[in-house]
Amino acid sequence: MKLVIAIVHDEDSFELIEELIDNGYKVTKLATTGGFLKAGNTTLLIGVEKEKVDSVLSIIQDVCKTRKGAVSMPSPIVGSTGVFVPTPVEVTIGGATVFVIDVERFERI
Ligand code: 2BA
Repeated sequence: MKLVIAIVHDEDSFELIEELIDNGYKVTKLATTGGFLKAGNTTLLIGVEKEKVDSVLSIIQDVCKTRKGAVSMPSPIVGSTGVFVPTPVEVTIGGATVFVIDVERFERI
């Protein structure tokens, strides 16, 4: 068995969960925060048989879109007040960040 950990944009999470459930997968949703942007995102845990991993990845790929995000970086430009002016830097987020890991043991007790 494998555990697919997918970090996705909040806006894609509802549709992605619906698609996964409709295709017979079980999903756990966690509300998470990205370390770099400090913005909310969604992490999904999906436990599946090894043969189903590619199907799960293809659903994630179909639903999750790339987006632009912005983060303020300290800049060498000093404003008229003598204060450093933060410069917004654009980053591309996602579609999805996915880890696939081996599950040593799975029990539903
Ligand atoms: P964040 O950490 O908030 O990162 C958001 C986006 O900022 C990233 O998009 C990437 O484009 C950019 N970014 C992140 N760290 C950076 C850095 N040190 N320098 C420059 N740009 C940087 P994604 O790569 O699509 O990642 C989306 C979210 O997935 C991340 O949100 C984080 O929550 C998670 N993630 C990505 N890679 C990860 C990893 N190796 N381990 C754990 N979580 C990860």
